[in-house]
Amino acid sequence: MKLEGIELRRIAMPLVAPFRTSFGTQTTKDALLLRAVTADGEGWGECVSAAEPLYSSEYTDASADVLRRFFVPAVREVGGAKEVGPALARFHGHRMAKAALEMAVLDAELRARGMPLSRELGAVRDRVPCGVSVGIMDSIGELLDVVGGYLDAGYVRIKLKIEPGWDVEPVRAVRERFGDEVLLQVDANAAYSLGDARRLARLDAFDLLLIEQPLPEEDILGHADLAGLVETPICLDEAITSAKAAADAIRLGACRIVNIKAGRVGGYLEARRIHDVCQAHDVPVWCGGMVETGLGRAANVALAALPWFTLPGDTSGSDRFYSTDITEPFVLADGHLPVPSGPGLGVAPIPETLEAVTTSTEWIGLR
Ligand code: SMG
Ligand code: MG
Repeated sequence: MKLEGIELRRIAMPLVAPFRTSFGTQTTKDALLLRAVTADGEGWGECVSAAEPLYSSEYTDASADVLRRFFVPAVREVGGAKEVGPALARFHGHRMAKAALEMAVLDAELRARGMPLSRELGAVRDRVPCGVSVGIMDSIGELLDVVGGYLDAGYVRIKLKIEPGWDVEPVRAVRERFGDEVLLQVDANAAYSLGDARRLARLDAFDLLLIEQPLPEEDILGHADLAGLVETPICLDEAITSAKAAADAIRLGACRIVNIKAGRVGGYLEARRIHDVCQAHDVPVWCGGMVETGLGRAANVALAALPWFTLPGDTSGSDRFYSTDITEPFVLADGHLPVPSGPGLGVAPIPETLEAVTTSTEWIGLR
């Protein structure tokens, strides 16, 4: 495989409803897509960084900048996706940008080989059970309506975003309305401190699957301490930036469950290594989401089909966020999404739809 160049494409897509988390409210998706062009065809990557550095230190303008200045020139000679990570290893951070570049090269390579991403990664399922992430609402009544709608749509697991002041009461209300059978978990996006341990322990009464990332990204030992103060399993998201970080967090007792997001860890190949590390330690994993378009969603569904993804992921249908996706939409059937079976991602942007949401394009030639 020889890369001829990479196209960077910025798109803007309205969300069907504002998505509020402990760090902010998102109303549009400002995404960066990569198109890898090779002599044997092309491949697509999606960068999951957001417009502002609120979830993590990365943000879209910075991702585009580091790609054009450093990462794309550095992969000029790579012969395949496995070489992308090593070629970028000397550059610190910017894992979402690295992941997007690897994804584009991987898609191009697999399409040329006629190999589906799911099979390349080691998937064992042809459909995956789906959970949905529910934002912070203005009122409990509104939350119950939204959760009821998702349960009616077939979602098999509900994740509630929480923050101080929006935690015990919404969880209690959802349990009371929808019963103890609903698989339920919460995600704090680092909004708490260890001093909140007693408050978080009040969530133990509601039989949650997990509490996701209650403390700041760097606070591994804090999570280990917290694990001794609450009964609900701690799951890490932001803190798990690599397979090494996962192994360390597990050894330190900072988490009993891991959320795997390829963008956060530098790519789908590192994501698979985290899957393997967690399986070796008997730590369940599930696939996170970053409000992806159909491109990233396709890759996430392929990843979630690996054997050790034993908990439902944030792999919701396209209509959770978008009225019109840039690919054929992912549609929930009986609470599941089908794993694409075509070569590479198995999906590609619909040209007119993509054009309609594109705000800029830039070609970085390598020959
Ligand atoms: O794609 O379904 C999705 C979003 C899932 O809650 C979700 N993601 O911390 O897990 C998380 C958040 C990060 C993105 S919030 C804008
Ligand atoms: Mg999270």
